[in-house]
Formats: sequence, C-alpha cells, structure tokens
Amino acid sequence: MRTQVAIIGAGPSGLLLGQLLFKAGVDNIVIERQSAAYVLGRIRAGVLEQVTTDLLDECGVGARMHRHGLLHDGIELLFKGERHRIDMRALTGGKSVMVYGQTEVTHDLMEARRAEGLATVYEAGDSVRLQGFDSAQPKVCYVRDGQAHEIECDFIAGCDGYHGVSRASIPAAALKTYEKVYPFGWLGLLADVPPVSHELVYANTERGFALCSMRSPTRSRYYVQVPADEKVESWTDEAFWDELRSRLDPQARERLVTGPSLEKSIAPLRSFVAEPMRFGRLFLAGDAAHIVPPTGAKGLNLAASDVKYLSSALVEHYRDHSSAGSDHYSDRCLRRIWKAERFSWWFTSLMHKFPEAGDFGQKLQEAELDYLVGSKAAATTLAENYVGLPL
Ligand code: RFL
Ligand code: PHB
Repeated sequence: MRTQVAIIGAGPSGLLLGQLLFKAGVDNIVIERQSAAYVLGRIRAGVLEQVTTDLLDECGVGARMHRHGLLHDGIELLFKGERHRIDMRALTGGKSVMVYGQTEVTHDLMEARRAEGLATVYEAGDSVRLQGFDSAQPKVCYVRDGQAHEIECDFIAGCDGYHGVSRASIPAAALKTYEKVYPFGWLGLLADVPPVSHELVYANTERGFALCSMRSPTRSRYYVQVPADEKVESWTDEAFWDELRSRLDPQARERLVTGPSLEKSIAPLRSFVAEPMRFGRLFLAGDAAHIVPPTGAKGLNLAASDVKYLSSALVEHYRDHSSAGSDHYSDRCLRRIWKAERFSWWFTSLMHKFPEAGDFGQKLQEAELDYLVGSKAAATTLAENYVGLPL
C-alpha cells in the first residue's frame, strides 16, 4: 500500500487531520490500535473553543454539533460556599465555548470518514512500527488478523496520544521533555440526570476540587478530586454523589439530581511537553506531544490547533512545493501549547487542594478567587484564556 500521509491514531487529532487533508486533496490512511467502538467508549473532553468548532465547520463535520451542542457564555466559580459567575462573553468581546462531548466529535469525524470511503485500519493492536522517517521513504508496518502489512508514505503524523508508539520511536536524545505530575486525579461520573446548573461550576472547597459539567440538558458529567493512588472500585455511585454534594453550595446541593452511573473512571493529572514536535518526516500532534491537566479544558483544543498547523504545512508541501510550514510547525505549535500549559497549571493550582499547602494555602486560594471575581482585569485574563487564545 502507498499513501501520502500515514496517520497513527484515530482519536480526535488523527481523525481531524485526516479530514482536513482529504478536503485539500491529500491522500491519507489512519491506523488505530483499538476498535472504533472502544475509541468511542472513552469519555473525555466536553468543552470546545471557537477555534475548534471553526475547524470542524471548515472540514464539513459541524452540522450535528450546531444542532446538539450547547453554547456557554459563562462559567461559575464556587468558593467559600458561594457561586460567582464569570461572564466570558462580556469580558472577551462576544466569545463563548461549545459544550459538546469528545465522543460526539469523534463519532462525527468517523462518520464523515466512512461516508467518503477513506481508508482506516482499526484493531492494529501493539503491532504498529514506524520506519525510515529520518529518510525520504518512511514506512508504517502493522499486523492485522495475523497478516503483516506495510504502508509506504511521504510523511507520518503521530496522533496516537500520550502512550502511543510515535513519540517512543524518536531517539530519546533528540527530544527534550518537561513534566509535572500532580498528587491527585479526577474521579468522573456520567449519568442521565439534568445538570445542577445551566453553566459549568468549578468548585474550590476544603474537601478538594469538584466540577459540574454536562453533555446535554439531560446528561451530566461530574468530577471530584481524589488522591492520585485512589481506585475507582472503592467508589460506589452513592459514595460519589455524597462526596460531590458535600462540595457544593446549599442551593446546588438542593438541586442536585442523582442517578445510576453510565460511566465512572479516574484520570491522573499531569502537565507534559515534548520538544521539538518534528523529527525528519514524523510529526507529533495532540496528546502524543503534550498533556495538560483537564481543569482548563484545553487538551482537545490544543490537539485541534496542532492539526490545523500540520495540515497547512502538509498542504503547502504538496501545493506549493514549500517546506516553510513543516520547518516552522514545531515552533508555531509550541508557542500556543506553552500558553495553554501555563493557564492549565495556574487554574489547577488555584482550584485544587494540595496536601502540603495547609490552611495557609487554602486562604491564599480564597483570596485569589475573591480578587478574580472582583477585578475586571483578573476576570478578563481567565475569560480570554478559557475561551481560547487566537491561533
Ligand atoms: P487520544 O484521544 O488519546 O487518541 C489517540 C489515539 O491513538 C491510539 N493509539 C494508537 N494507535 C495505533 N498504534 C498505537 N501504538 C497507538 N497507541 C495509541 C489510541 O487508541 C487513541 O485512539 O489523543 P488525541 O487525538 O491527541 O486527542 C487528545 C484528547 O483526547 C485529549 O487532549 C482530551 O481528551 C483532554 N481533555 C479535555 N480536553 C479539552 O479540550 N476539553 C476538555 O473539557 C477536556 N476534558 C480531557 C478532559 C481529558 C480527560 N482525561 C480522561 C484525560 C477530561 C478528562 C477527564
Ligand atoms: C467535561 O465536561 O468533561 C469537562 C469540562 C470542563 C473541563 C474538563 C472536563 O475543564
């Protein structure tokens, strides 16, 4: 087999890249370790920046999102038992975010790929190998149903997430990595119950962080901060609801509707960047190159902006025979990534309980939150980062 761009991973970055390239007439094949159903079963992000929704529109997959997605103009910050609204739209000159699940984005992109008859290899397992990307003839090898396959290509896009094979294939000496691991994770629960508030609530409490999010007017997604070594099996649904309730303000506590979980899982929190994002003819994009803690809702949105830059670079290569876009790809991405890393680290530090910080740390967080909701300048900083910095 031969293609122009071999894409490793059918998560949002791989599928979005495939769609953008297809629209520009660049041939591509996606190779995914898992089945499509497995990829769709992972409950993750819920908040899309306008940069991301514009990209989905650009490649013709935005219709369902505009029908079912929820436009949010603000968020609520809960601290010292009270909620305070941040009016993002007013503070950013009219910008808002779209609440629409990553599962739905992935579904829409998979559906578009299927409708166009584009080649996608699922269930390649751990067999995927990347070869020759330091030469002009890269190759991707994999085994499926006991049969060995080889794809010759011009470029490889490593869109295979934090644990993927792409970053691991680059010689360690060619990469510099930066990492911060937080001493806690998020226990998340999805349930068919109406959300406690019509906007997202980010809560700083003496028992730890909590987040009230949603997927639709009848489906809620809630999170509570738990220690890093916590096991999801130790949490019954009842224990989760009790803990969440204890972190809410009295009015929200009263409004909270509980129900059986559709999904429950723990995500560790980490900040991570690998530089540079290109080695020869292999480009890294999305979680393969960087991770942010989910507090700022930036992971999926960064994946989208990487892929926007990468598709432009590859299209420039084929259309204009220019390597300028590829040469600048890593630097262009990293400028935006580090700003999102900073914001995600800051918002995580402000909202979570850190074991070593003590009462003094709690008081400082409350003072900063009080400043944030009382100062237009401070609230604007939060709002413009939350809705997304320009490309
Ligand atoms: P993904 O989604 O991990 O997809 C990578 C794909 O590659 C496959 N793969 C391989 N394929 C072939 N060969 C191999 N050897 C392979 N190894 C792996 C995997 O099976 C998978 O299908 O990475 P991608 O596409 O870069 O997308 C990144 C996003 O998924 C991620 O950044 C977000 O989910 C982060 N995130 C959030 N981002 C937001 O922008 N807004 C949010 O509100 C938000 N909330 C979240 C989040 C992440 C969370 N968790 C669980 C970490 C909330 C949570 C709880
Ligand atoms: C979610 O709905 O899953 C979600 C929303 C906002 C975040 C993180 C996750 O910051």
